[in-house]
Parts: sequence; structure tokens; C-alpha cells
Amino acid sequence: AEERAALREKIKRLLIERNAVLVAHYYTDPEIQALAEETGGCVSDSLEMARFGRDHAAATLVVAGVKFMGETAKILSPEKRVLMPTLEATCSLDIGCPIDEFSAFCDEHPDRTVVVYANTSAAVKARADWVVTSSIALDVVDYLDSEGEKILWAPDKHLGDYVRRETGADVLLWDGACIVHEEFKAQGILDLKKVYPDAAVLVHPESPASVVALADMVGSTTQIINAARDLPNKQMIVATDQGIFYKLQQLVPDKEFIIAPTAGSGATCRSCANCPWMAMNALDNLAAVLESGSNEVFVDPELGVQAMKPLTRMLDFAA
Ligand code: CIZ
Ligand code: SF4
Repeated sequence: AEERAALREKIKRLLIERNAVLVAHYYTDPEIQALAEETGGCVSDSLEMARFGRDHAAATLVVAGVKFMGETAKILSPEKRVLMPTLEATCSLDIGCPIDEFSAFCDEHPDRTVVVYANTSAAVKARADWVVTSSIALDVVDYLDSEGEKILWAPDKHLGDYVRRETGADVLLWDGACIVHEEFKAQGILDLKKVYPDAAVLVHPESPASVVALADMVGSTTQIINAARDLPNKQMIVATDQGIFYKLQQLVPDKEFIIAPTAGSGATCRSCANCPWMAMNALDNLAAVLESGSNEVFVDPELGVQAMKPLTRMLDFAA
């Protein structure tokens, strides 16, 4: 414990010395989220992380999250230095959407507007017309649908299918999934509901349709936090990464949060629902990169210029 306290103090000192700010995702370790809050950084979803990093005056952004979040920060602020506690933290959606295959898929469907999720590489973003996060996916696709556009959606098929069902838009899906959200099980939630009949079910739309069908509320991480505060229920079954429990417990301390089961019938699971890549961000590698300046994120400048267009479109749309 003393060692960890010393590490935290070291990180705080280095953030000041290096003119750096910590930008952390809701899914990272509670210790990292707490540090970001204590040091004037940001704890949020990928949309707000992108906006915060772009608008902050610090010369260095330290992004605690996964690779696409560091890349997005660099694309939006090419003049800043972007560091990550680890460069190994990726995402199954990013891995499942390699640029060559994706670009060929787009070429086969030139009549469609290309909308990609933020959880993609810089090259995939550069090929897209729009980038969206789960906070604004419905609004953007609703807007495009109202303009009469047909959509090519990548990479998350569950989120894309949800957006298609909700908006009625013509959406062609890429076949990708999040390894964390895809594991939530409808039967497990039904079983939990017997134990907690008054609980509200809050579901992130990267989950399968059978799980979304049981939800009292479907939305992004930020929308889930707001619903937890606003819904009258005293208990909440939550289908997203359990890193979010830090913020839920902080902002809504009088309610009980229960992680949605990821295994089959009857089994509750308290050790999973945690992204293995997000979990690679820790106090020791955070302190190490601040000290050494290593793990800098680079994006090919030409790709960056291309990818900045749909990212800026996203941030302007959300504003
Ligand atoms: O599942 C993710 O990685 C999410 C929810 C990203 C985001 O938009 O914050
Ligand atoms: Fe990717 Fe899922 Fe991890 Fe988010 S939780 S970074 S979508 S694998």
C-alpha cells in the first residue's frame, strides 16, 4: 500500500513536471480513474476523451485506454505528444477490421456512406465518411437516413444491428464484435431478475440482441451512468465492462450495482466483464512512461490528415 501511495505521488509530480494531463477511460482500473480525477484530467467515454484531449492546453496527453484512443488523440492534436502506459492494449473490434479487407468491402459498395465506430485504426478512419461512438451512433445514422443515405457500418455488428433496428436505416454490417460485451447472456440476466425483481437492466449496445431485448435502458457508458442516476430503481443490473462501477458508485452511492452474467444459465460472474486490454493500464507502467517519455503514439501524417476529417465531423455533430 505504501508503495502504491509513493507511485501515485510520483505520477502526480511527473504530470506537472512534464506539462502532461491524464485522459482515462471508464473501463480502466479504479486507481487510474481516481488519479485522473485528482490531477485535473479526464475520466470518460471515447467521445469525451477525444474532445478533452483536443481542447486541453497540456503539451503531452497520457491516454490510459486502448490503442485507438491514443491514435485518436494524436490525430486530433498532431502537435501534441501522446503517450500511453502500454502500446500493446488493443481492441477486438480494431483487430477484426484490417484496412485492406475493409477498404475492399467499401470499394464493393460505392453507393454507401461509410460509418465506422471509433474503435478502429487510423487507416480505417481515414477510409470513412463518418466516425461515431456509441453515444452518438443513433443520432448520426438517423440524420444520414433522413438525408436518404444508405450506410456501410463497421466494425461492431451488434451495435450496427441495434442502430439498424432503432433507426430503420438501410445498414450493411461488417462482421466484428467486442469480446467483452459479446459474452453477456440473456438467460443469466433472466435468472438474476428472479433474485432482483425490481432491478433495472442497463445494457451497452455492443451486447447481443437477446441481451438488448431485456434492457430497460440501452446506451453508451455515459448514458448508462446518467440512467443509473435518473431511473427510480434502487438496484441496477449492468451489462458493460465493470470498470464503470467506479463511476457508478461514486456518482450514485445509494444504489446497488450488479454485473450482468457472462456465463450461461444461473451463473453469476464477478471476475469477468473486464476488458483484458484496458486492464493493461497500471500505475507502474503509467509512472514509467511519464518518467522516460517512451511509448509515444505516432500516426502516419497523411493518414492523420484524412482521419481528422470524419473525427472532426463527429465532434462537430456532437457539439
Ligand atoms: O467498449 C468500448 O470500448 C467503449 C464503450 C468505448 C467508448 O465509446 O467509450
Ligand atoms: Fe474493445 Fe470491447 Fe475492450 Fe472496448 S471493451 S476496448 S470494445 S475489446
